[in-house]
Amino acid sequence: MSELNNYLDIAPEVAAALAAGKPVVALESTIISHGMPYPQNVETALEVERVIRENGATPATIAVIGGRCKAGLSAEEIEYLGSRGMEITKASRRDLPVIIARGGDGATTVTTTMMIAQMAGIKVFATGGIGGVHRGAETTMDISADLEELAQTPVMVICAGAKSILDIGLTLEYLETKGVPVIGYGTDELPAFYTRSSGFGVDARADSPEELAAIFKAQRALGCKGGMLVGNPIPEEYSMPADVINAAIDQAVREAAEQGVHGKLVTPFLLARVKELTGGDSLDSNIQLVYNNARLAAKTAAAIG
Ligand code: PSU
Ligand code: MN
Repeated sequence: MSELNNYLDIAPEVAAALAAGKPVVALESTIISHGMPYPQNVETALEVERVIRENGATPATIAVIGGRCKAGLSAEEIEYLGSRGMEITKASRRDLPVIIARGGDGATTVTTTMMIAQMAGIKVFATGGIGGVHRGAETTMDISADLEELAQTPVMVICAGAKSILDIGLTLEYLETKGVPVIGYGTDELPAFYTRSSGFGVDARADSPEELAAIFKAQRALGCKGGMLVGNPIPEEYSMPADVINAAIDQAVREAAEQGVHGKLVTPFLLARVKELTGGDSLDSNIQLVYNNARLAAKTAAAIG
């Protein structure tokens, strides 16, 4: 147990489920504070929790509130994070010490959600999209801390792939170098979030929660230190036309470069701009793919046992 556990609060329901060996699924909070507008963000966060319960697991939404790492939030805490929105600091690995020392609040990214999930003993985490190697990273060196976290923290992250705001090919190369298994769920490709296909192959395909569980268990049995990434394609009926979404992404990437956006602001800038350019359609797709990942995560957590 790391010393950071002195700063960890596990919600009673989550602690009871973990103690009884019942399935628990972690959820991130950047998607709540920064990923969607209020009040849809709060509605979605509560609905994802309901979907997880409906599929036999206990949800643990993760955030930092008042300098405490929280595994499992109340509805009031979710409302607080959602209504404050962008006022809540986006907390990646390097931000955690500052936020905790100051007793502040933080919306956890994939990175910090994995860290806190692991501290709490949670093995499976459902989200929308992950950070990765940005387009142009060969000059900007903009590579998300999410990839390093996947390399070092033993949590299974179930996502809808990576948005093409990133260089998906380079993201996969990086994960290969770092020894992170990248599994397509029912597909041989990494999905591209809004669309089911990116054109880039994964290293293996799995077709059931049991298969995902077996791979995760083998990774533990081998003593591998990192996690694994599962790409679960958006359901067909909610996927977006590739030309519409790619035009919006290309424009957003161009504007970010023109305006000199850098550091932790890059991803939020791109995501917000893509959303503005595509209107409500992309928000609806985004919400539905999160539910889809929550369902698979609940079943996979149960299969891990
Ligand atoms: N990509 C998405 N949706 C998201 C994010 C990324 O398609 O919500 C968020 C996640 O919280 C992710 C973070 O962990 O952005 C990555 O930020 P950065 O690229 O600054 O590491
Ligand atoms: Mn970055």
